[in-house]
Amino acid sequence: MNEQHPLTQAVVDGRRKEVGALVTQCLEAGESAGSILENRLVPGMMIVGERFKQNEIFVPEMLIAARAMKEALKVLEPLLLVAGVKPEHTAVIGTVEGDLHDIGKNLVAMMWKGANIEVIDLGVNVPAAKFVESVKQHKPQLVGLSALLTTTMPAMRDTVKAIRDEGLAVKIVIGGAPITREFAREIGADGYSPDAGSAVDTAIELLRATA
Ligand code: B1M
Repeated sequence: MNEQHPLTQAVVDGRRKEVGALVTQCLEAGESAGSILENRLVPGMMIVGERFKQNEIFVPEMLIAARAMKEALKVLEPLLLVAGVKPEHTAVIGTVEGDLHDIGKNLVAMMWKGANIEVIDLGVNVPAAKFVESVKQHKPQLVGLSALLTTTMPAMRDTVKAIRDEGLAVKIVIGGAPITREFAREIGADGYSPDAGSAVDTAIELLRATA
């Protein structure tokens, strides 16, 4: 087995109490918040996913690793956010119905906030009707849908359709591990991003186009 960075290993092992201190150590050593996220934390979750796929670990271990990841993100969040002026745009974001994965969605929300977009986070397992209701209530310019399971991709399609059927003028961005640009086109989403960093570029591009 390859030797991992201590922070990556702590995420894999789900050592929640240690990750905060290890993140701080990396920051003190001069590593940027973005690099810690991309090069230390996300690889930990990739290892966890691979081990799960190989039946080396099971749901409880995945959950424990996810909790450790969230602990690390708590330390990084203020550093990933800029002290912005009053947001000019609003986004509603959520993980689609049937899907409980929220780490990627939370990262996108965090990055959008960092880009000075007000974010209304509906959480996980969000039915299409709730997205529609929230768009009507908050009148955002942007909706973000996340899905991590191939089995919840149809819920993403249903959500896009429900928003379109209501004639709501809002741009829809989708993402998540099984999602592709092709799928986004197929279901009529306006944008697709493979990761949280590029989700900011996609959002800005779409918001410019609506301005
Ligand atoms: Co789940 N799980 N899980 N899981 N889990 C995966 C997704 C899986 C790939 C693992 C595997 O088999 N290798 C697999 C899905 C297989 C498939 O569908 N093809 C899987 C499975 C099968 C399951 C269960 C069915 C297991 C079971 O019960 N038998 C179950 C389903 C529960 C449900 O949702 N109904 C389940 C449960 C769980 C936990 C609850 C234990 C836990 C989630 C905890 C949580 O999120 N709070 C969990 C975890 C942790 C994972 C893995 C290991 C890690 C996910 C993660 O957080 N990644 C995952 C394996 C993997 O991804 N390698 C796995 C890190 C995160 C930063 O990346 O979420 O991809 P990600 O987000 C990225 C991009 O995708 C993108 O940007 C993010 C950052 O760059 N992105 C967007 C995401 N959303 C976006 C939205 C955008 C734009 C970009 O615009 C709006």
